[in-house]
Amino acid sequence: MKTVMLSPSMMCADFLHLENDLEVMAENGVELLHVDIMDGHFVPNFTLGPDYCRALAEWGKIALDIHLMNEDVDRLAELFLGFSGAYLAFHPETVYHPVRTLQLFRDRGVRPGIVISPSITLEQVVPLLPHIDLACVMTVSPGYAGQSLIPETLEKISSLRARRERLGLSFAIEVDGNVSWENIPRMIAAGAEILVAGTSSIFRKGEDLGANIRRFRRLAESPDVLGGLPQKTGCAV
Ligand code: S6P
Ligand code: MG
Repeated sequence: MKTVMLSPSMMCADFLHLENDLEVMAENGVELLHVDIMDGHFVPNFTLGPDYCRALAEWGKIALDIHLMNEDVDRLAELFLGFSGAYLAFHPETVYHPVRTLQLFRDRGVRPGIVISPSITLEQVVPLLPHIDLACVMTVSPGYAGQSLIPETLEKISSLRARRERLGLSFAIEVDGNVSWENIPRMIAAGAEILVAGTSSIFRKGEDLGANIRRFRRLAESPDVLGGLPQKTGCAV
């Protein structure tokens, strides 16, 4: 397995060249497609939806990584539970009983995940960790592309990584928000394994998508970056 995986943020893709860009991603070994779902309430924006996910799933060459940014998850998640094998992640503060929601996701064949907003502490989500396949640390507030990194969130990635080792768990650690060329090494050094890349790196206007994916791969796999990966330790968090 590769050390670091790329999950392009599809809300940042060029919608007029989608099919071509999807083929470029597949040819360049992109592992996941990050699909942001918004409801205009939990976040003041709208983006993609279940029909969009269905089109990607029918194309079928890259697995889905669905990020729910909506209230009423227990009702609306039904629209996404048919995407068998996809990561399906939600913000735990939006539901009363997140463990039950995670169990429902697993029972229905998706890979359950949580998304940790900058305002949510690690301590708040610790009870959920044994139930997840994915923890996505947001390094910006949810709702928009093109925002700047909130620096304190990097420490949350490293604390989560240490906590995961200490608990002997195996969920993947993802980072979402301002994954720029400058920030990628810092995020990987902190312990991120899946990077959600948007306008800050691979989807920069006027640039070649394939070349940017290859640039991502070279950077993520460079010895300098991998040398900074956290070692397994028994340290307390
Ligand atoms: C934001 C959303 C993200 C963005 C992504 C954009 O609410 O969850 O997935 O699409 O962060 O990337 P960038 O590089 O523009 O910050
Ligand atoms: Mg997202």
